[in-house]
Amino acid sequence: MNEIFETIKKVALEIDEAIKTEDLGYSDSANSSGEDQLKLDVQSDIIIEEAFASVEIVKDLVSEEKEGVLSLHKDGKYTICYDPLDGSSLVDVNLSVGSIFGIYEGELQASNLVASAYVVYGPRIELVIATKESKPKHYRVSKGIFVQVGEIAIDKKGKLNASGGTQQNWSKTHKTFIDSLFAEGYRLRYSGGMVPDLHQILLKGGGLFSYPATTDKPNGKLRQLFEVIPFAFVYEMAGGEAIDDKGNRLMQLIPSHPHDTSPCFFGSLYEITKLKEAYGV
Ligand code: AHM
Ligand code: MG
Repeated sequence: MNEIFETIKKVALEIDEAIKTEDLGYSDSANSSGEDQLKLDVQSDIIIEEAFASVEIVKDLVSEEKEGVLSLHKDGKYTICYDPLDGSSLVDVNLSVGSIFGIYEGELQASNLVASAYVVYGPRIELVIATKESKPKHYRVSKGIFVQVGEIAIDKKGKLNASGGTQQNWSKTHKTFIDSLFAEGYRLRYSGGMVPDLHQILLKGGGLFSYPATTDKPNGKLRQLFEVIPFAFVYEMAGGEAIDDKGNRLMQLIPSHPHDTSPCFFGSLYEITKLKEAYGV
């Protein structure tokens, strides 16, 4: 598995370089969710694919930017499901973006996730790696090398509140709940990039990130294999919780298609308990 983490470190530096130097325009194609692909999305995808092509323990790759499964090594053990450049449309306003990796062994379902990792490209490059052995490990690039700066543990109750989607399309239940957190003193923090938004909540002591079911996206927006499950694992390993709008753990999800989405909520114990009460689940 270490070879996979070392490859993630290598691609992170290359993607960061591409973000800083490349053309930001649109490519001529759309991804599997029908969204126009930015050249940077495509390029980040290629960087990752080329790097893992020589890592023999990787059987398959599943990318947010590709329709199907890409087979790499038939005797490989792991499938890596990844979002090469999440939040890429934020690059042209110079906000932070990220890459997300879920490492699965066997069928592509949450219970088979063995590790996950994400990279934040911001003023600094940071990496978080979660395995079953310890609290998630937090790294930062210093002089071109990833140096561990600590382990991540989320508090039982936080202060931040970040909810995605258009408010007009939220359910009454969700609107009332989000308002109730603000009435308790929670502060709004939402950039529109799930990687920096979830990273901020983890590092600033906790809170809640929601991407609910909305009238325009009844199954939410965020993809289970590349986005939801990898972060659910990080949050649980950090001592937090991650559930859907029925109160089920996201770590129980079984996608029926690689690009399936799910409503999702990540947070500290207190906020998730409040959410369950508000949603009646
Ligand atoms: P992307 O994978 O196309 O970049 O979209 C995912 C992003 C997440 O980073 C973020 O949480 C969400 O879309 C924001 O969506 P919204 O603007 O609807 O709140
Ligand atoms: Mg994404």
